[in-house]
Amino acid sequence: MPPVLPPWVSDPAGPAAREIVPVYWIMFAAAVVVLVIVYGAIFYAGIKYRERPGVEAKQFHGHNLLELLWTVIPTIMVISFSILSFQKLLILNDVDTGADMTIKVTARQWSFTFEYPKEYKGVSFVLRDQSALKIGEELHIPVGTKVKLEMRANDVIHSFSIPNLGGKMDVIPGRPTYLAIQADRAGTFKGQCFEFCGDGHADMLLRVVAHPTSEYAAWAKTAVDAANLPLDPATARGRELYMAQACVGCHLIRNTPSNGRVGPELTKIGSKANIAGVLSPVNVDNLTRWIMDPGVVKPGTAMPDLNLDEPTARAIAQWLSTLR
Ligand code: HEC
Ligand SMILES: [Cu+2]
Repeated sequence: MPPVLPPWVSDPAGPAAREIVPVYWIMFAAAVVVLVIVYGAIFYAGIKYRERPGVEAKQFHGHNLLELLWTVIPTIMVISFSILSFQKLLILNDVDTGADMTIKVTARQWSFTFEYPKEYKGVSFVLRDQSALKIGEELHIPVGTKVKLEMRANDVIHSFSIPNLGGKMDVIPGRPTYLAIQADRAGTFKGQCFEFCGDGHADMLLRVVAHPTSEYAAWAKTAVDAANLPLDPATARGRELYMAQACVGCHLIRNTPSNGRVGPELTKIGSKANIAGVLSPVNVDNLTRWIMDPGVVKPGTAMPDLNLDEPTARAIAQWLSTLR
């Protein structure tokens, strides 16, 4: 079951979240007061002045004091809220001051992937093919470090937020947007895409894991080692083709940028008994058939036909068959 996030910051764990929390509750309290007054007045007037046998409904019109009040009070409220939010936005939008690590975030239908810097304070994120570590599922950060996120979308507008670490920012195609996050304590923090982005939107979940600084290097080494495993030069072409296709947005392959949640996990597809419950054994030929014509192999399947040509499908199948 997907985690359900409460619609407020339940347990602030970073500076940005702590800035936002008081504003949220001030506005919430003001909204509750307005609600009670307005509805109180509606019910009071509706009951007291209603038409009954022998009583004619009263008509009111043009009460200067009342009209003045319900114009001036909301105006003052809106202006104060704007000033309050603007002050906080100045702080939240400053993603650069004190940020010493930048992580690139890519959003697509329907997952996020994170690309680490090649090097951060002596911690190396360089893989066997000289690229920087780029994986999905979870974003790993050191505790107490302001991390600048440079975010891009491949397809439609998404929105990135980890409520307890603070802030929310749209991720849009065409130009990068930025958000800074920082965790004060170790732990796992949940988030999700906050902008409806299509069928799989509800599966577009996020997790940030904050490690104590002393353990960050150890995590990085494990992650780099794991990401090196599916990097066999013999199947590099297939991996590259797979990563360039929509497969990435629907399937999870651990320790790679592919972390969709719409279809089944493919981390160990090479050692499965069958493909989609209908085609066995799992080998290059059958995987190629499946990738080229899922709807023919299994009529009614939710996996789309991506119209790949045979060499592309076969190269992808070759790589997938080595995932064990
Ligand atoms: C829109 C989402 C979507 C896309 C894009 C997509 N798939 Fe799938 N895929 C699915 C779904 C859903 C299933 C489960 C189908 C079923 O069981 O009927 C599936 C099943 C599979 C399976 C069988 C998994 C198993 O455990 O038996 C493989 C292999 C696979 N897909 C590979 C790929 C490859 C390779 C690509 C890209 C060329 C791709 N898929 C693109 C949604 C997708
Ligand atoms: Cu989204």
